[in-house]
Amino acid sequence: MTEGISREELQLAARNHGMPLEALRWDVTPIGLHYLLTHYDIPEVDVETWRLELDGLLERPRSLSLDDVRARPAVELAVTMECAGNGRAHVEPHVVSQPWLLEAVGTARWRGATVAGLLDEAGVADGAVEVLFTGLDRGVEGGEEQAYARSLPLADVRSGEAILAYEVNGVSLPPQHGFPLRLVVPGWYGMTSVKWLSRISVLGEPFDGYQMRHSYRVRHEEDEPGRPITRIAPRSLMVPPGIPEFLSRSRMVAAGPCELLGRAWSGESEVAGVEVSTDGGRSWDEAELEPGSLGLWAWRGWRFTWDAAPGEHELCCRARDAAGNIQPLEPAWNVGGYVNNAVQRVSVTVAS
Ligand SMILES: Nc1nc2c(c(=O)[nH]1)N[C@H]1C(S)=C(S)[C@@H](COP(=O)(O)O)O[C@H]1N2
Ligand SMILES: [Mo]
Repeated sequence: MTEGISREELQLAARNHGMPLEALRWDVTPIGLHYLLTHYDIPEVDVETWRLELDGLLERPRSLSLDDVRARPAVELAVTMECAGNGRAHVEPHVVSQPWLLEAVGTARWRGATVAGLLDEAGVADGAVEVLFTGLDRGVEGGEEQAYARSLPLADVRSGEAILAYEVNGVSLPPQHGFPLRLVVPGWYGMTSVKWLSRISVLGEPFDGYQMRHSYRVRHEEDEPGRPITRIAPRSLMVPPGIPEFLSRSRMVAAGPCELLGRAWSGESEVAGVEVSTDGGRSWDEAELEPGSLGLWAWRGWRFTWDAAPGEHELCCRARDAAGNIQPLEPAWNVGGYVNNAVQRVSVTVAS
């Protein structure tokens, strides 16, 4: 990455923070360290007048207060959420948008009511194909004024474990993460998990809004439809070892045994293994994978003891999942700079 970033990108980067990679030490990310991405402004919500409208192809449409949602049976799920734009700043040619390096990820315990349960109560009518989730936040994007809105196929709502969350890590949702209620879709990239929910509509046709039709598609030409972005591709990240140099962020490590540790996840299938390279990806060794103590939808810890010899090194890690997906060594370009899950590279100097 040689080019500087523009004022537009700096404005986005100053609003939307990542998770500092040293926070990979926690299995559940302290909520203030969880990454944050908001397209427009954080909306002001009066919880006394706020309602969740359920409409469209439903036998019993309804309007629920937050207490109504809280009165439903609650589930709590640990979910690793990652932005589809994570890794964007590493693709070439440069793509102008939120300039994530690798830190647009976090794992939280989300508590709420299941979407499937609420829809069952309201009775999904014949002919339903998708469920549309609309947020309260409004803005202009691609020249179109819009409320942030994304849909999910009904089949994925029914087979999945999506929840309407009003708590995260044991506290009421903070404003920036979607107060009073947000969708959380385990295993899918973050754009699916609509914050500040105001409406859930059951549709007889696929939703064609901006965030479905234009954003969040892998396209190689501006005017091709491309393919929609859905589940999280496998990735592993390590806590950068040693100490950083302030400006370059390159690392200084003492010679001798060095414990490398990190986390790995995939929304497509279980993580099957993590490998570590200490020579820039020429050779690989298997890391030790920890048990998945947070359940199916959260990252897994791994560790690897590196015998650090004096000199310059490039550390890498790569995850693979049970479906046979593995992280590539080099980024692949697409119009939006999405889904770049190329391996992390950490430059380290070991003093003699
Ligand atoms: N209403 C609304 N929901 C939203 C967004 C948004 O801008 N508005 N951003 C989406 C994107 S792109 C991501 S990656 C996640 C980020 O969730 P977080 O900020 O809680 O980490 O929220 C998603 N839900
Ligand atoms: Mo995102």
